[in-house]
Amino acid sequence: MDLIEKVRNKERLSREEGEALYELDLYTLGELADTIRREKYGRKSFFNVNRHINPTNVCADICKFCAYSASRKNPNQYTMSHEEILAIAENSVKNGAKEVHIVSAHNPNDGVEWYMGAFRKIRERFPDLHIKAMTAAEVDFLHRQYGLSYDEVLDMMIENGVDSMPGGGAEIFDEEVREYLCKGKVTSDQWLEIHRKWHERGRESNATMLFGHVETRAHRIDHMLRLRDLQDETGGFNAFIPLVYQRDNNFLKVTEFPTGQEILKTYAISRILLDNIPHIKAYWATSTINLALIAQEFGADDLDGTIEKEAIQSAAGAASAHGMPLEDFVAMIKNAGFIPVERDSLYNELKVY
Ligand code: V47
Repeated sequence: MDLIEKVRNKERLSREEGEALYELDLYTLGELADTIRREKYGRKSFFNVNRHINPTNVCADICKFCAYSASRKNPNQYTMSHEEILAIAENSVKNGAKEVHIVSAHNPNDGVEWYMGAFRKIRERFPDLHIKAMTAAEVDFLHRQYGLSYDEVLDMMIENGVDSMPGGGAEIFDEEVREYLCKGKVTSDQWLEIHRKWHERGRESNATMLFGHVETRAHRIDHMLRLRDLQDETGGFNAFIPLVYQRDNNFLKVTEFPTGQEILKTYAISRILLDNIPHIKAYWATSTINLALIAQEFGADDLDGTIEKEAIQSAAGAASAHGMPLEDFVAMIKNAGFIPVERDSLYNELKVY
């Protein structure tokens, strides 16, 4: 059967068909992805009022794409105290944040309690604030550094108040590319195993894909299909987030960067291929806000949030160092012809603007 017809009939696509989607022209892909998106959400565009907190940049691992961790290119080490982290959370709650998204580097100096104590103290002080924290890469780091099993780390996260897991650390699952990008960090199978275990605890998470560096289109399709397989088993992923690679201040030598067309195709293909993951997030910090708004026509239905501050991707050139005021965010979504819907971290609707 013709590939386009198969997509229209909502039939599941194979690896070869996924790869063939990239050969379709942008308008056809956009129309196919937008049809799926409209059937699910109409013109609604989801976002949340959130705050990203990155409590330390001291890292035991080396990822070539990372400009955030302290290194010879970025000699300014920092590690926040629990009081500093709490003060940030407090200020964000005052500003209306419903979620703190906490991602750290892999700091070997301060122990498990430095990680867990921060969550516990936030939970005690702000019982209603959603704590999205600990990428699978951090879970794996605590396992390697302190001899804890994945089960033990995940149970500790729950005991200390973590609600959901972010999708970071997935990068690209292809083993050869991964070895080149971030040898020694959580492997692809381990990343998936950690999320499986988290989902088995009745918890939800997201999944990212870092693209636009040295990977091929086939690697992206492979990445999406590994996520689709796990989602068939657990159903625990809320959102898929294609992160556009940012090139500044890191150790990865890339000469060809993806065009806006290639980025939009990737959003559209993820919407088509990931028939079992509810939300496709155009994370505006790495795509730029204007492309994220256009991505709403290409299958994406979520823009992450107001962010307030962010250190990982902004270190590499993303526009997320200072977040985005809520009024601007809402106005831009409206002006783009969509209905801004503030959601909580698990996609319950809080306010339609
Ligand atoms: O895992 C690091 C990425 C991620 C670069 O779950 C880079 O809702 C681009 O995962 N260029 C952390 N990306 C951020 C993340 C995330 C962001 C927004 C929402 C969610 C969610 C998760 O940042 C890392 C890594 O893949 N990253 N360096 C770079 N140069």
